Amino acid sequence: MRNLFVLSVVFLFSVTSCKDENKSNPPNIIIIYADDLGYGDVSSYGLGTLNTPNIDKIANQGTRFTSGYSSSATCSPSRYALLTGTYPWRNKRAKILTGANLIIDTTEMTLPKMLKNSGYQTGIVGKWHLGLGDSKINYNQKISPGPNEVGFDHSFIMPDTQDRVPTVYIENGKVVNLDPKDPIEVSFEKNFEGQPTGKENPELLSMMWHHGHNGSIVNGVPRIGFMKGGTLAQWSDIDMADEFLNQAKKYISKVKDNPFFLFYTLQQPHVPRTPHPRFEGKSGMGPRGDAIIEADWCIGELYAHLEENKLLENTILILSSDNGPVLNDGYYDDAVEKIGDHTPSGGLRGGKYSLFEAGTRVPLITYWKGKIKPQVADETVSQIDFLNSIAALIGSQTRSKDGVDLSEVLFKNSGTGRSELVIEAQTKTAFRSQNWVLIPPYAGPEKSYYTNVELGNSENYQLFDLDTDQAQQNNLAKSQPEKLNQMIKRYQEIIGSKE
Ligand code: NG6
Ligand code: CA
Repeated sequence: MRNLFVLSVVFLFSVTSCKDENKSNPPNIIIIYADDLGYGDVSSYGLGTLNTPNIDKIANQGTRFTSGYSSSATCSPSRYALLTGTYPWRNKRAKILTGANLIIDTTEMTLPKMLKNSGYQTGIVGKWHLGLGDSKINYNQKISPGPNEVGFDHSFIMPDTQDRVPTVYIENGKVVNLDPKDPIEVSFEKNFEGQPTGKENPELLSMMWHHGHNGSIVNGVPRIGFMKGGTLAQWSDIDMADEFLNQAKKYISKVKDNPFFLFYTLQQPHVPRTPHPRFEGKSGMGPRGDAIIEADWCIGELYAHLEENKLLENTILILSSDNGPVLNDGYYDDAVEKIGDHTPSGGLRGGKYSLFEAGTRVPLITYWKGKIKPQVADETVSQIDFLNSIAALIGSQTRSKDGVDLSEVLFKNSGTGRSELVIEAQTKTAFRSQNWVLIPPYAGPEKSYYTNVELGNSENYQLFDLDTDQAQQNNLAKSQPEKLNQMIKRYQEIIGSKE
């Protein structure tokens, strides 16, 4: 009995001191977030044929999750959920954005706000895609609200996507290199007189559009939407990866003496895929593969920067992707033709835009030198839990609406994952509970005509057992009526709590 008492005291003491250590000496947090990187695109997952040695190095020294999820099969909703810990289907505006206003309420709790309240400096470098401003955006003035109004002290962003105008960087609310004599005008309705477009001037293109993407031409690449002016401010597509990397390194060097959070949001391998020429041909799979090799190189450089600055011991790296992979997402860029034996979805069904697994099951890796032991974990974890888990780790009481505290499994090689998770794809939802996945009936094509991705739409309920059927080939809805009803009931209980 006495021994038990002593043991309990020792245990309590060690738990408390561990918590206190993270509170008194909080680790830096860096989330590296790729755009459209698939479950099979990272070589340490052992599923495809691409080589990503720098990501593998991190994965092999940290926890590599085999059931890590983004909250949505598209970008903006996933980013919304990651930053707010709230399911995107609760927010009607959390869908793919094009020139939209900010979809995070400035009074809402966010991951960077929570960290700021806990004494962190907070920065974002890379793709934003959560909207800007609260009325028609004027790019020639300070643009607000944006990242700086929802918790980031510093922001250097691409506003939406690389395929959308305006094709300029915005730093802390101001367009970088803007010449006031050459103001920027943007429209998603009609072209500005005299401006060439992808539709009317194919002779000016260095990359041909396949579907959509036939608006203004910038650097030979046709975009979504129309833009005029801002010539000096236009980004160089092939230098974007270097620009974001340098900005990320600069930010780290600036804030490194105090705890910091960096959201490093890569543009690769989203379209248009424009790797720097030094990566051209490196994958043998055309620009999509080369862009992933480029992203992998950037991650290696960032890691080296942390090492040089002796920051690795006290920095948690989290690496993931906002949604699953797609090959043809609107340009002729050889992604389909040169894919060879590579499987971006790693054998999962579907891809970007899909309710099937490949839409939201993505690479997810956590690394913390000397703290997280190398491990492959099969627990279900989701990006929606980052806010709560990081808060719990550093001793903050803040909790989000839909996240759970997975700090043990994400950062301590222990504990269990989520038992339930709702995933989203283009405003439709599906439900995972343990090894079971329920996809309710939805109208719409089974396959997207343009992207050739299986979307998960069906007249009937679909029920899959991932323990025996990772590829979701056997619909058990008819043969397992009890399980089906149990899943429907629970799914409706959760979805019914929509506000
Ligand atoms: C779609 C675009 C696609 C991509 C996507 C957003 C067309 C035809 N398709 O509307 O190319 O930009 O939006 O991708 O325009 S995401 O990863 O940011 O969600
Ligand atoms: Ca994306």
